[in-house]
Amino acid sequence: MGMSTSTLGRDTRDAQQMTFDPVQLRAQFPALDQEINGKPLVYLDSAATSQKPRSVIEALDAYYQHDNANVHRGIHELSRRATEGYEGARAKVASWIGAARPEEIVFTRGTTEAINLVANAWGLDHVGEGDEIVLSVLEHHSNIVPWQLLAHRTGAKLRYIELDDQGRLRLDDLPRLLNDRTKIVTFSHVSNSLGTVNPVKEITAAAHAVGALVVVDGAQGAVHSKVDVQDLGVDCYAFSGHKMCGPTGCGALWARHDLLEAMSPYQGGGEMIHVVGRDESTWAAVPHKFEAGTPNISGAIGMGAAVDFLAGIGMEAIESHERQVLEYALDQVRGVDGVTVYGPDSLDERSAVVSFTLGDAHPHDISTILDAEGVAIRAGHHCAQLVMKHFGVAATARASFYLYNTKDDVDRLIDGLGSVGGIFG
Ligand code: C6P
Repeated sequence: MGMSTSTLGRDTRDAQQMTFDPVQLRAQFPALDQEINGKPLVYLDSAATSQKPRSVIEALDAYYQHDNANVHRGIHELSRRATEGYEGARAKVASWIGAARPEEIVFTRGTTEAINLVANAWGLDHVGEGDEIVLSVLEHHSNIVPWQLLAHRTGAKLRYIELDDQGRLRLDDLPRLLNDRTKIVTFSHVSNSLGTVNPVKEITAAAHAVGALVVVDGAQGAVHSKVDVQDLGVDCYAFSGHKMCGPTGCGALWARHDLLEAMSPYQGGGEMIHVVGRDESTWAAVPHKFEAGTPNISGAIGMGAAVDFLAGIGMEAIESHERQVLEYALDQVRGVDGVTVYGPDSLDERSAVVSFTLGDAHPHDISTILDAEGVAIRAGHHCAQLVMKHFGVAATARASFYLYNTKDDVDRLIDGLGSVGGIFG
């Protein structure tokens, strides 16, 4: 019967035959093909979550239509297929970010959970009273609050790398911040609120020189450029599937195998144990030790399909396209009367985000007016309240770009900002 054939082997790499053509690419994203308020949708909120290509949607659909079962448990055919799909996705994600082996990928709900995992599983064992955790003012709340919780529990102290007036890390301050009490140095690869790209290798070298663990928030990094965690030399790299064309509710922590081996479990439950006794238990091998309970099987499979999709296009091609769109966007937005753009001046130091304010218009009003024109942006503090405070604003408007955006989208944004200017004078 037809149902005996697994769909997990189905090639999700439709994109492999494609040359980089944003218009053709856009056609792969069904949600982009709609009108909002009578105008064709322009989606400039990919830093919040990207749209999903058809191949990812089909991979999810195929899993539920044909292969749905729990993983690592059953001996039956469906469970075997589900396990194959889930572990196959782990291998894809691992090779995509240059992990030494698939076991170095722990599937999580996203970047937030991956960071919390390290803060708890490594932090509670290695950080004590008087120790120091170095982080930065540039961070998303997901890379601040877990460390605050750890500091409160252990008596450790948080020390912040400050920002300059372009929203870049003040690395000249690193020697003052780092010492033999520094146990963890953590920072984002790319800022979600400004688009600042941080020099990961340079910070990592300085942190390792004092023996600190380096934890990178890669939520906005692995999305836009080729990441090789071994080349970066970091210890942990956290990222989310939903920002890189994958489904929501699935992300990953990459960490070196020996580090994961040495770490205590994060949550307890099924899947993560080897033997359970009345008072004690032993743990399953890495990475299962960190994946308690039934995992997000379809999410992982969808994330694997997203990797196939992006790898099929090529991260270099994506990066170069996004750079052209960003350059144009910066130029155009800066040209609008009354606009202040935040973030680094140099294109080499920023990624596909334009964060701005426009005169006295509240960013929420900017976003509402743009929405009426069919243009979706994000307005608010972007879960980066320390960044807003640094620039003395409560909120910004943020346009963020991805592989499917074009210069025409930027033109629509600029037209919309014209309407904002018309209303607010
Ligand atoms: N930023 C944004 O609109 P999760 O929610 O766990 O997938 O990712 C959290 C996160 C962590 N770090 C950075 C740098 C991020 O950008 C995000 C998510 C979204 O900017 C939603 S707030």
